[in-house]
Amino acid sequence: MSDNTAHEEPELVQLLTPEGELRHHPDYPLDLGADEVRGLYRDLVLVRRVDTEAVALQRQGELGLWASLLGQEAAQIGSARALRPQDMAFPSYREHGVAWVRGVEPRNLLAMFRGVTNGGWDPAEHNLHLYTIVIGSQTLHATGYAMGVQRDGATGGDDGTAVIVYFGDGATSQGDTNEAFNFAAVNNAPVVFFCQNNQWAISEPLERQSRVPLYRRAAGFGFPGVRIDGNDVFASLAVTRRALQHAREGQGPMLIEAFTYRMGAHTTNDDPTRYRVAAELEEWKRKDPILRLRAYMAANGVADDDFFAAVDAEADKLGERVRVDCRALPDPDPLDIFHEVYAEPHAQLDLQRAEFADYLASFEDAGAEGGR
Ligand SMILES: Cc1ncc(C[n+]2csc(CCOP(=O)(O)OP(=O)(O)O)c2C)c(N)n1
Repeated sequence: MSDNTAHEEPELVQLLTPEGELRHHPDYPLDLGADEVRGLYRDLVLVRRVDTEAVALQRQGELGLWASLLGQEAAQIGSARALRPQDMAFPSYREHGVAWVRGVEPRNLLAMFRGVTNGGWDPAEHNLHLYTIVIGSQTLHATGYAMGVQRDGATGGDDGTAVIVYFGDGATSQGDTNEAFNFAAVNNAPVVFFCQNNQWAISEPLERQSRVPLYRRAAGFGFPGVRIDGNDVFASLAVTRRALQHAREGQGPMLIEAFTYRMGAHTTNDDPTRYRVAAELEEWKRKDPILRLRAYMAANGVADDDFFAAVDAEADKLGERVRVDCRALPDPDPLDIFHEVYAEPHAQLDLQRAEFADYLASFEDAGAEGGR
């Protein structure tokens, strides 16, 4: 059998090595102040804590499911910090870091995984679309939205709007994603495709998704693609900033492949020990996004022990808040399902709501009779 797999190792944009050393890249300059670096570190630590608590809450039966972001914090925080308020982001279902940056309260994420809401937040309030479980479909939503932005005349200048969409390596095998690439390319849509290549689509490894490195797919559709070290928050920030700028100035889409690793299970329903070897995880632990930023900060006097202790204390407080908030989440009113279906009143839906309300009331009557 012929093997036409591309064997050469693709170039990886990396600004911060796993040892915490800064590297300059001519195409992606990044000039951050100490406050900004400390802010990125704080984001990484706090969002990891939200994630750890959520996994524990699922184990305690408080959540139906949780999709952990462990290991993917830098890809998410860096790219989301590159967004401007007017930009619109479309997540899949483990973009808790992006949600954090867009100001979505952790309890609103937990509510979805607890099954007490059909959404969790108002997308217009945060410029963050709702989580999407159907693999890859959000790439089309984002492309359509970006084409709308374009038609509204909101691109073309420095203050223009750009769109970003997050998806996984597995999603690149979906028709939707390939259709989105093509639509975005031929329409020059202002959308950044941000693929978190975490190596696994549940139990399917990357080599079952693609014969070529994922970032090279973009060239086939006619737009630029770049691979970054997804565990490097600086690379994620610098490259996403550039791609968003490219989009907002009307130069069309870009694909960023953030080469990272899903350190946890696919979701709390999954057992990765059944399909992947322990050594792989050990190798990626050495590339941990938080440890490398901390090493850089400590070695360059960007932060001292007091700062790191204060962030840890803040994470402890946040963890407690997440636990308390989760247990306090109210059950929804069963009739909530009828909200947010149509923008305007709809007679047929009103009828259905009334029938369902009667049906629910019949249980109360039965309960009252049973009690006699
Ligand atoms: C259209 C569709 N097919 C199958 C599934 C079941 N499914 C859920 S997650 C997943 C793997 C996705 O992998 P990837 O895109 O790499 O994202 P990751 O979960 O690794 O972030 C699959 C196949 C689904 N949700 N939607």
